[in-house]
Amino acid sequence: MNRRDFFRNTSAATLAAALPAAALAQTDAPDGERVHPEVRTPNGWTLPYRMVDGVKVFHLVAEEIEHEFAPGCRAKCWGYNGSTPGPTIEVSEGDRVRILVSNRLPEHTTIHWHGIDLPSGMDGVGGLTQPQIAPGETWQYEFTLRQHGTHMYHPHADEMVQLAVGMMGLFIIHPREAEPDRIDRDYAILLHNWALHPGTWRPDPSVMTEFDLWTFNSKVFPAIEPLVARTGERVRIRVGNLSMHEHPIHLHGPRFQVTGGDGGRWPRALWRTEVTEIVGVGQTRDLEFIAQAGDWAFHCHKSHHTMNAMGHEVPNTLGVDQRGIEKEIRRLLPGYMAMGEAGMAEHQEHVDMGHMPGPENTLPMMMGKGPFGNLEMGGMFSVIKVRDDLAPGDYRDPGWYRHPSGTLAKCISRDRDFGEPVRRNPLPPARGPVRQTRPAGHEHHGH
Ligand SMILES: [Cu+2]
Repeated sequence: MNRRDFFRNTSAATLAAALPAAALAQTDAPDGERVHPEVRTPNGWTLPYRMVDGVKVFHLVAEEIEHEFAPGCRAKCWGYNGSTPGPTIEVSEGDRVRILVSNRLPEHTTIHWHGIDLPSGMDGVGGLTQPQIAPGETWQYEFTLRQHGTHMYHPHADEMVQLAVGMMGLFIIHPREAEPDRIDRDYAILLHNWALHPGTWRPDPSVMTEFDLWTFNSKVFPAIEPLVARTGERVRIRVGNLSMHEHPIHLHGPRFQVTGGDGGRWPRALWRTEVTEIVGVGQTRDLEFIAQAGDWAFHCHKSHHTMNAMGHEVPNTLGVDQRGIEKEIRRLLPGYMAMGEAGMAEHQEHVDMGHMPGPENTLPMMMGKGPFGNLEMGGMFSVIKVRDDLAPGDYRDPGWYRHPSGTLAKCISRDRDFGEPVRRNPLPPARGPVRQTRPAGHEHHGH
């Protein structure tokens, strides 16, 4: 009996109880072999289904959860089946799906299947295509998938609140046939933003633009898992955006091709070679590239979106000599530390040294350690780790890249007047030795 027959002949309940989630993933080719790799949702998971009379049956539960953005920062959020984002739904073109939605929230909800071609009455818009799903109720959606692509799901009820506190998930539909360029690793990331003000434990839904946390799958760097691949593999990263901002998603190293999105896989003539792709609100984009050995940064290119909690209404202290000011302010605010005179990079050092205890439940603005020191990043940032010797299907973090000799940037002088660089302006007159930067700047950024 092959795997497919096994699925057909075994009662769904027995299967669900007996098999781990991975074993419940679909096998769509006639011989039972997968034609597409399983989608991997970093820090997330894929929802198992039961097969009932040829229908894939999923069960989502809307509920309040305790979520960790990174160690040191937790919040009461809303999500599905114990997580935000909710589990990824992974299916194939042609599948008939039945999705049960139970509401364990204190208010009504619905689920809208974003981007999916279905009967109007299954579209999940509270008040328009159905009554709201009251607390305690379970509703059923059922439709046949007539497309493929990277899609999403989210409530269409009290949206401003329910999205702001984490209710969203990915809905990925594979084409029925194998893709001409076989994908070896298929990652999926949902972008979001959160107004979790310093010292608080519930995201604030009233905020429209000034968010505290910018997340990949509801995590901030360095809690975001690295994306790993073997040299030469074809990697797809599907990126969906249900936040309040556009995000220019940028990959270091290999250029990628934008090959699809909500509309499914684009015809090859429409593929574009890029290094940064804006993923608009309510959009998804598929980015594909051939993996090259190394550690490659992968992040949103809005520089404030790779920071954690910070304030935006602080005075600009860049270039301001604050030696006298610090003493004055300390009379009013004991422990005040001036910062920012030579830039903000010192922030992470101060935090590490314990000089800047921030508010409770609040992450430092910059975090993350690399093999060469502080990364000074947070938020929407991760590392794509590509190695020559990774086994297919091995997703474990391989550690830091070992650069082949002669391929690493290096320091060749510590004299600031070194060399004869071509300049547009004459060198300013010598001012004596460079003044050492010191703890300077401004109060802990934003608290
Ligand atoms: Cu961004």
